[in-house]
Amino acid sequence: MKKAFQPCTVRKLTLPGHSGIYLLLLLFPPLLSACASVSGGVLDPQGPEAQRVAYLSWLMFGVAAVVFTVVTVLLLLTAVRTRRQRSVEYSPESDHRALNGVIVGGVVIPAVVLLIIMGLSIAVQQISAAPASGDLTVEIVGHQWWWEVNYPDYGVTTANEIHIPAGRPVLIKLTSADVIHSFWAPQLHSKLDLIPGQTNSFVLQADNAGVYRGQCAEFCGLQHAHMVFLVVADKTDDFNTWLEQQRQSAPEPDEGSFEQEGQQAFLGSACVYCHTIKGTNASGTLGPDLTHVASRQTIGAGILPNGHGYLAGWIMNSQTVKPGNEMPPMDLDAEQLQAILAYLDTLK
Ligand code: HEC
Ligand SMILES: [Cu+2]
Repeated sequence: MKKAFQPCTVRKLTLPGHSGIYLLLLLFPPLLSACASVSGGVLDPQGPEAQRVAYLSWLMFGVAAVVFTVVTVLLLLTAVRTRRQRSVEYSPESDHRALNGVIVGGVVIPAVVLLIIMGLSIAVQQISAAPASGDLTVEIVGHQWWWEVNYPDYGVTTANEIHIPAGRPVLIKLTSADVIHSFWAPQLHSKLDLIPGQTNSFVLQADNAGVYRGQCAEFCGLQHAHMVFLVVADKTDDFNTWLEQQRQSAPEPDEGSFEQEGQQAFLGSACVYCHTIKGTNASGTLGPDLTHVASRQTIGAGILPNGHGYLAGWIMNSQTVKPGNEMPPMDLDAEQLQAILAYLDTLK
């Protein structure tokens, strides 16, 4: 008599110690990330839109977990049953049942589940929603590889740091100066592309005051990974103070001061072709507006903290920190560099 099929490999698989737990974790990657207690991610929403995205993520996780469990149980049942039966008998009826099983379990149920999830995704991302409005409008232009930030109603332009009032809806308009970028602060909202020649808009709201990190989410060239921005949600008073300060032109340095020497060095070199400092002749737009550069937390779109040493390194040769970026190495002597640094310090 022929011996029945023995599923030996599965039965002999033994795992040392607590490895069962690791195996379980492998089956549920989200649990792994929970171990690392990553903060600032999609699962830690801080605004209404991000909240909807988080609900959707958990719902999809739940549906996937149910499907996984049902399929696993069916698989185990089949394995046990076929092991008990010495031989399997085929008949037209069993064939028919198997075919029905495949159609219902493999086509109808997945189609229904996927359609429901697709419908919810469209609803959550408001793909077809009409352009909304907010208490404030912020226009953001993507550049390789930094973010231009404009407050058109107030004549304010800054870079890489977007201040908004906490708890209030802000209309964000996105476009690009070169290639396609994507705007994404995971704790606040879902991704939206910045497309040359087109304006995409959405409403951004941060429920609580705080600093939320964002990142370009569409590969846009060499320094795509270093295209970071911060959304700084301020209490209303702090926001108004910030906005008022940003509206000012740069202060004029004292006659004969080192800072004035720095201003002259700045205005007398190539900086002016690429950078604007309101209140001076510098009106270039290839690089970030520097009128209030000293008030920002980072330079180079999040690549370095904003401080004297970092600024010096950046200005002399930013290519060593952010290779390929659009600012060339500058040919300055030590005195000019120190003077420019002193001048930039006054641009609060
Ligand atoms: C050819 C154009 C160009 C010239 C000339 C130039 N820059 Fe820049 N600069 C840029 C660009 C583009 C960036 C943004 C780079 C990035 O983050 O990818 C930048 C960034 C900076 C930043 C950081 C700003 C921020 O908010 O991140 C500072 C500070 C700066 N430049 C100062 C200077 C000074 C001072 C000079 C003159 C000595 C100068 N730049 C000359 C194009 C230029
Ligand atoms: Cu980008």
